Amino acid sequence: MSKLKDQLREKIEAHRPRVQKLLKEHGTVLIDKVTIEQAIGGARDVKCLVSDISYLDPLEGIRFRGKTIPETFADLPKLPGCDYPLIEGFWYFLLTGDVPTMKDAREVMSDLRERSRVPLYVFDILRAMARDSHPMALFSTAILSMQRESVFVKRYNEGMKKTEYWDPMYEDSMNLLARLPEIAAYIYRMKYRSDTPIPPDRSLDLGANFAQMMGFPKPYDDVARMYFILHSDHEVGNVSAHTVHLVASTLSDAYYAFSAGMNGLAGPLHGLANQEVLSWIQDVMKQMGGKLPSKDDLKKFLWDTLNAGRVIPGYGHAVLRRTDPRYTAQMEFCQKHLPEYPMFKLTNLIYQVAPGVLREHGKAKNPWPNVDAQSGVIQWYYGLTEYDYYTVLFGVGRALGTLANIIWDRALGYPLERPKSVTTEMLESWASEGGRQMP
Ligand code: NMX
Ligand code: MLT
Repeated sequence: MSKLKDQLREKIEAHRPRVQKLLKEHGTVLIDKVTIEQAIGGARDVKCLVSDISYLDPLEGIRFRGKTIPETFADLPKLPGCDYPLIEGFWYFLLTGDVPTMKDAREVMSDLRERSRVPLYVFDILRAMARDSHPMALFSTAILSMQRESVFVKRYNEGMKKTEYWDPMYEDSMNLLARLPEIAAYIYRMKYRSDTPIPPDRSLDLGANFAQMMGFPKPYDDVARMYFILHSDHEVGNVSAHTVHLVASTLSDAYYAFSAGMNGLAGPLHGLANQEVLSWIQDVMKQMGGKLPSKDDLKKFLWDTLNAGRVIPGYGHAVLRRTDPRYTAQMEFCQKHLPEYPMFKLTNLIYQVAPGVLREHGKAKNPWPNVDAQSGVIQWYYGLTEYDYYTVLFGVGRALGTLANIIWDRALGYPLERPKSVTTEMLESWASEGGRQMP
């Protein structure tokens, strides 16, 4: 048994009585109400999910296990010469809430390494798909194809106690996590680099191994670590995390659940926005003949986009009401590594102009940038210019948070998710009565 699994077991056993007590002694305590606007409007801000992996404050932004982004980057173990923590240590932290030592992180590294061989049929499936398939369709299919490997399904069919469910969920999640970087890199090299996959170097950590399989030299290893950590989790209500949680609540395994979450991530209002941002920036640059636009020109581009009925990609958020600290973290990276890069300068200019335009437009509740407004610039700078691939990177990162969540879901015995729907007629009748009469 690994130290991570031991620690996790201890944490789970300590946590279970807290949930039992809440349910038994305080189950009827009211924590929220639901309005017609929320029922029709995508359940914004309805508090009906529980996760301890991360929490999103509308003003402060994300905290992973109670730590802000700068604290997470500062406190977790890093390899010598690297600015960003090991993904393996971050995974330990997300799962247990404890900051691992370098030794703990290295132990996770060797555990993942042993699980990292991608079954050959996955490559056959990827190769059989149309080469112009979107990389997210390739990614999601590759994940789903490995469902036959599920340890959870095997143990479930053999019969196991509910309290044991988390154990095979952990095994499936570790196996999946170990294989995602190679699958993602394979898709990239097959589709965009003349079908020249680069074999993994299993002596490296996840970030460095991903960089070398993609074919990008240092400091791309640190870019990968930063990117995967920043995109890992955003509490559990966002579409990808919620989908993974929802699907897994049927006791379907990590492969089914994570693949489903990736299909949600592939929408332009969610993870695909990072691709849209780059495509929009490229349009602006093309129209300006490669020059930086003036603020007035940029304003016009922004209005043209809005007047065409499109959204400004990378701006706005369902929960956040300030600049996303994930945007700020990436901006700080750019200030350090690529301060004079024209595309970074343009991104900064958009940051100066777009919030005012969105305010004037008067629709978006949050006129500030989200994570996607900055991430593609960094990828482009390091040579990853095929922007329809960017959401796959988001997906590899999102595995960390979503898989940690479903392991804990099974550990705490969270049941099948099944909210209640009502009819429009019911809403009309409750509206005419000035609100629903509660029994
Ligand atoms: N540009 C133009 N209009 C916007 C924007 C934007 N960036 N953001 C919100 N609006 C509109 C929105 O379409 C809606 O219009 P309508 O009333 O006509 O339906 C109105 O403002 C109210 O929306 P909000 O309540 O502010 O936002 P909501 O919670 O519904 O949606 C997003 C949140 C993130 C989907 C939305 O802000 C958006 O479409 N942003 C652009 C796409 C994007 O960057 N998505 C990535 C989010 C982060 N991620 O990685 O997942
Ligand atoms: C995310 O990281 O999932 C996005 O910011 C969307 C969200 O939190 O709703």
